[in-house]
Amino acid sequence: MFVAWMEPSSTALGKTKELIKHGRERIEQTIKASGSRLCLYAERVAFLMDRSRSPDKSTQPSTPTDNINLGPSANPNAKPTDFDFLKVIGKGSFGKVLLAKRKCDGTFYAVKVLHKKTILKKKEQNHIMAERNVLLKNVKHPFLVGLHYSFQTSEKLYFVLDYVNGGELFFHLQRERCFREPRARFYAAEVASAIGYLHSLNIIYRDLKPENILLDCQGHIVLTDFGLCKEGMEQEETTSTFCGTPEYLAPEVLKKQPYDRTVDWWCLGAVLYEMLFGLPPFYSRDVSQMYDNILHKPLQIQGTKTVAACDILQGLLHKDQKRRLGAKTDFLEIKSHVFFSPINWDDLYHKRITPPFNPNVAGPADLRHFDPEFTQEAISASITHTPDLAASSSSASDAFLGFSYAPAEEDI
Ligand code: ISQ
Repeated sequence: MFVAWMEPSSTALGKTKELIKHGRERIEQTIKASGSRLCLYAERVAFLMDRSRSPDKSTQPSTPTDNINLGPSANPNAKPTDFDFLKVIGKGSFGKVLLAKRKCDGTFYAVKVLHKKTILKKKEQNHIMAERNVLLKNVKHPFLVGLHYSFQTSEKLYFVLDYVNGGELFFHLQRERCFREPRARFYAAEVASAIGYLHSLNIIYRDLKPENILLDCQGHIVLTDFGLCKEGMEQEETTSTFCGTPEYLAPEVLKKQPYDRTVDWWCLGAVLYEMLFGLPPFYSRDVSQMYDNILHKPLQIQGTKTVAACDILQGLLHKDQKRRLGAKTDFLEIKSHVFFSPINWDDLYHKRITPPFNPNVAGPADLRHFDPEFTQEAISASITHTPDLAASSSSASDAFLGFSYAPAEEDI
């Protein structure tokens, strides 16, 4: 059956009939086109292929730049040759994330490598500052990736992070098409808990997207990539800077209008929707159509979902940020929604709730849950071939206070 969820104000019978008619038409069209299941599958495959396209990459050659000061967790003695870099396990707009084994003790880390040149060239100092502010400050939460320390060479910044090897949440979703409500609720609650924590520090995550949501070896959520977090957003404040991938973009972000922390509750709604339905809300293969859908199309909820699930999706995916769930009392409102009534938030925070799925990883070197697209990629020589010199501390004049600096061979 095709059921459209409606806002309480539009419950008139005529409207219901119209929606049911629309639903029927869509089902008929779908069946006519290629068989409903096949069509859904094809849609999903097309969507995943779109998603797997790498974001825009800079091919600019990297030339040495000034020292960058990035904050207090710099390790002035650390250098790239401390590590054996094993695999590429992620990619972002500014660099890569590599699985690395520290030579001195054999510990595995995820090392995020950012190109100074790209960051500075793009005048994106804000990004890296935000990275510092979030990753290098004492931001600790059970569902946020932990930063151990950081260092730099003349060309690159290195963030030594927890290695999280349960795979991307959406890697698992892809295999199962969609999750049942209890499983989706568990992941959504852990994501919400992390977002609520960031908001309590006046940090807006903003860029919550599928590839930033990982599972640890036990099956708990770990959010990565805080490069785009917006910090220092007091209540009522907004910002109008924009970047990110289109799938989970809130209407106000798309319209380049000022946004606030409620943007993260929209993203939570998008994640929850995709977990329950297997596609992002407002999805279309045609990106401009998808933008239009995000801005104008009413949320339609298909299939047999509980009233609580429909209601929270409707609340989180409200196009008007002022009326969105979370607009008044932020995380408190999310926590107390009936959809989350089975969740004991204290138990959740302390990881006393057994995850609904165990990734069954053999050990820290087990890469079975990472996309072969990343893990089969060769690691560029520039990441591993770096002079083995002790780093020197820099002056604190830059915006990036405290990063360590290992001079390149030519600097000696
Ligand atoms: C930690 N472990 C695996 C993958 C990662 C990707 C980005 C940031 C941290 C990570």
